[in-house]
Amino acid sequence: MQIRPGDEDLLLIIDVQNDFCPGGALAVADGDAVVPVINRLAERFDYVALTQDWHPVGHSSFATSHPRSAPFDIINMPYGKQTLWPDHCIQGTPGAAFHPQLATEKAELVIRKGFRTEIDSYSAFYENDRRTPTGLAGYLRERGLRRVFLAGLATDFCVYYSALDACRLGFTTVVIEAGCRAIDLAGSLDAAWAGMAAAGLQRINDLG
Ligand code: VGL
Ligand code: ZN
Repeated sequence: MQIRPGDEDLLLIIDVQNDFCPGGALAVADGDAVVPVINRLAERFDYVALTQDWHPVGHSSFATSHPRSAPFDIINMPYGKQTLWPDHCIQGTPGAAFHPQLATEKAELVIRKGFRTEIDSYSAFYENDRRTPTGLAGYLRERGLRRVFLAGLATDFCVYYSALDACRLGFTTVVIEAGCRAIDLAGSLDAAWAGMAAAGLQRINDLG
């Protein structure tokens, strides 16, 4: 079945940035493969928004900010558990820039997230305390956008949390698998798909 995006539909492109692509600081295997897929998808939507992971130097999600910690350790933060990462997507650096081939022109909104030193933000809607809003839900509601299609990086972190929040906020939510790639830490990809299925959101391979 072919899906034809209409005037209540948004394509939300998550974190297609150099640091998540091969050669980047937190490279996702085959991450740049989403670029042509997403560019093709974007042509079919009237409304497109982008997210950009956008951390200050010394961000609390960086392992280098915590003595005796290594990347991919999990620590307790005041807002809950937090995976530690290599330094990545530092504001204004080439690693934080969108992939050079990503067609960004059509996007009418860029949501930057993770810009507060003391808290990370995987989701495009809420920071990792799951309650501090980014403003994206307000944008969608004010613009009458009711259905959100997601693609980008990484399936099991920022796409996952963004999709769960979109669903929780009452938007019809569709994850486009062909436009996503995963980090897959200790089974996190399977857990993410299971969590998304449990939330009742839709998973499709492509628009058809
Ligand atoms: C992401 C880990 C840390 C993502 C961002 O975009 O999925 N993952 N920061
Ligand atoms: Zn990050």
